Amino acid sequence: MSTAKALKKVVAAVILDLDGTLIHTDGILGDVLKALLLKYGKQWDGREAQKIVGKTPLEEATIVVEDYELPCSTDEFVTQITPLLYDQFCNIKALPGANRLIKHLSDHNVPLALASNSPRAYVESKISYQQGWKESFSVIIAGDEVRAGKPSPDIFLEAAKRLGIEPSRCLVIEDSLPGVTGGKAAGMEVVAVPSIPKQTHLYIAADEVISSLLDLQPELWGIPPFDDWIDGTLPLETWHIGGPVVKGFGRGSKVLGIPTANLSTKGYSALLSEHPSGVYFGWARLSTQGVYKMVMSIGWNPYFNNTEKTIEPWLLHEFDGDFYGEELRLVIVGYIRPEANFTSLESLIAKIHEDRRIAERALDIPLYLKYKDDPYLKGSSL
Ligand code: ADP
Ligand code: RBF
Ligand code: MG
Repeated sequence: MSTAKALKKVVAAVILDLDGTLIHTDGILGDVLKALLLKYGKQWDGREAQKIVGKTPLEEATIVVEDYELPCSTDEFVTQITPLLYDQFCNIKALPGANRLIKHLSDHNVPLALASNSPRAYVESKISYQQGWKESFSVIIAGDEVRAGKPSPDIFLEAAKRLGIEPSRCLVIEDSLPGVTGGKAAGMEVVAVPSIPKQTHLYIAADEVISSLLDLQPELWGIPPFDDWIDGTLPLETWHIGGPVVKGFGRGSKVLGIPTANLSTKGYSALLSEHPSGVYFGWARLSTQGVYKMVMSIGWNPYFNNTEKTIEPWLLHEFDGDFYGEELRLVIVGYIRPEANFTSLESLIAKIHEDRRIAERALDIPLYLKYKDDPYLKGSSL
């Protein structure tokens, strides 16, 4: 990113949280809870997500059993849910930026610990599906290996002890509030990466709040910077999304002079929840018209305070008219910046035009240009 920030503090080690920080556990947890609650004739509505993030499994079970007034004990609930969870651990995805961060820290020999509220056996199982992770952590410490889980500082203090590094020289990276609280109570520096939307204001205790691991600047903590940014863009493992163009608020062209061809959010809520808010770019194919450069935002558009996470692709081409109902396919190849709020419409518009220039230029680089031929954009049966 262009804005150079001042060094915050030099740290000697990094302690990472697992669920919600490195892996997208919420995806499977929601599915498992939904299936289990159905057996009790209850409907999981996702509202507990806020309450259970960062909690130990026993605490999670207590909350669910109470909230849904289940006719079973917390222990019985844990016994029932445990095998269902194990079955799904292989389906948990690494969050964007997690592999990149772990590789960067181990390449630079930064002592690295994993500190999770989850029990040891869960942690071992979960990370066994993530290639190269186990070997990268010199310390792994789980919730059942300390007296009290987060928000107690115990787990972080124990991690520092085993790393042989003073707590004050450790940097904790955490998505949850209990984790941030625990890290600060341990006297450590804490970067929060909230996994639950629109809650950043609750993270005042953190030393820095970022919107995803893609935005971490290790150099602020005396760690070598990432060197994979290219002309203001970060190459990503590509991903695809597509569907018919639907009507939105009509705000893009009317208010901003920037039309965005919205896709229906139905059917891709999982994809949206695993990709952080922010500005991305890539290639777009309109079934009848061709392939175009594209820059888009994913998120809640804080400037307009939307209640739904949407995907807003701006095709970098002048069209004669609307193309509602047409099939649109996107290949996302890179990342530009986190979603931001702006004090004026003019500054939002100026920023989006800057994003456009960055994307337009980058997409001519062979690294990104090659995806114009991605098979997903071909084929006639759109
Ligand atoms: P909505 O809120 O319905 O998405 P917008 O004002 O954002 O309305 O306009 C988006 C619509 O404009 C698209 O659905 C598409 O039909 C049309 N459109 C025309 N040119 C473009 C473009 N270059 N990129 C995206 N959409 C475009
Ligand atoms: N909205 C925001 O509130 N903050 C942003 O940082 C932001 N960045 C955007 C970047 C691009 C490339 C595009 C196309 C849109 C962006 N918008 C952002 C979303 C814009 O507010 C949205 O397209 C309108 O709300 C239209 O519905
Ligand atoms: Mg739009």
